[in-house]
Amino acid sequence: MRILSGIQPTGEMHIGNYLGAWKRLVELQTSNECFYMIADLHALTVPQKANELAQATLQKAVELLSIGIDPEHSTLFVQSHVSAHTELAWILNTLTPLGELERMTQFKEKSKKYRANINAGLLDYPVLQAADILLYLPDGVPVGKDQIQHVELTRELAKRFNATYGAIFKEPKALVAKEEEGAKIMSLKDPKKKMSKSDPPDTWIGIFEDEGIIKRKIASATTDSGKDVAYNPAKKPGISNLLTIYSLVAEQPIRAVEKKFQKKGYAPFKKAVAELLISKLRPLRSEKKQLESREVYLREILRQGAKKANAVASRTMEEARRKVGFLQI
Ligand code: ATP
Ligand code: LTN
Repeated sequence: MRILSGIQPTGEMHIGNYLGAWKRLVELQTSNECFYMIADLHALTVPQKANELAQATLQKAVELLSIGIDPEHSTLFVQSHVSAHTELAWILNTLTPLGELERMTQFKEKSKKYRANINAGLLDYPVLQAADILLYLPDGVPVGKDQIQHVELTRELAKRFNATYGAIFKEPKALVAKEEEGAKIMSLKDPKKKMSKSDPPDTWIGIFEDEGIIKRKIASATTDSGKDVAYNPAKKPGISNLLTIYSLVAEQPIRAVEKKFQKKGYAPFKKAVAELLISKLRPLRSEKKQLESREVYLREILRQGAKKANAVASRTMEEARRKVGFLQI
């Protein structure tokens, strides 16, 4: 299969992003053709500092390589290095009813959060995402649950373009993990809400975070009344979230983890979750440290990635231009 996914450059990658999406992307590399993109154009929809964006983009590349994205297997590139994304987004805009964009959950949430900056980009965000995806004609788009709506719009736009101008685009499937497999890792402080890097730091765990901080954050994570370590997201959202995290990191079924800690009580369970996370994340942290000093190598990987991505995207774009009926010279 051909696979495409994207991540915004801003903010530290947390275990929600990692367990919900990126760990699988690493696994998918071995038997698929993968395009992984750093979505810097999308980042502009909320306020950014121009002098920090490039560094954040480079830093995100470091993070992706540290978790195991392998440039020998996958095409790792930066969205703004492939101009076809914005060009196709414009064409798709003209096929997108405004009402469909206004209904998007992410738009509603972000426009509440950034009341002083509800820009057109925030509304148009999913159309650019559709362009990101469709240009590469992928079969699957692995994302977290919160992005399903955007992939559905992508399918809709592919259908609409194909019906209006002639078939070019594939309708890709959203590849989403099951709930207990990490589709939605919850906030440590409010386990009814998804873990999000834009919330205060004590609600999430960065995957490269200091070991002491990981211990402290897990120890102070909200748990539920009672003392049984049991999986029940409705009644015990806090403990269920920690069970999910343990199960994914240890690669053991939730039931097995539940059994292991059944009679042990919350405190020893939390301690075990912290220790497991620390030992599994340690090698990623040391990989990151090494890569941070190799800027020339990083830029070369992104240069090669842009070249490969451009080759595929410009071919699709050329075909789209022809179908739309633009003058050829
Ligand atoms: P956040 O909400 O944490 O600010 P985001 O969703 O805006 O992050 P990205 O960093 O671009 O943005 O997300 C990368 C991937 O991680 C996406 O596929 C997204 O669906 C997934 N993801 C984000 N948060 C979670 C979570 N709590 N649980 C599972 N998957 C998640
Ligand atoms: N919107 C996504 C990031 C993203 C993406 C994409 C994901 C941008 N373009 C294309 C999959 C495919 C997010 O906020 N997580």
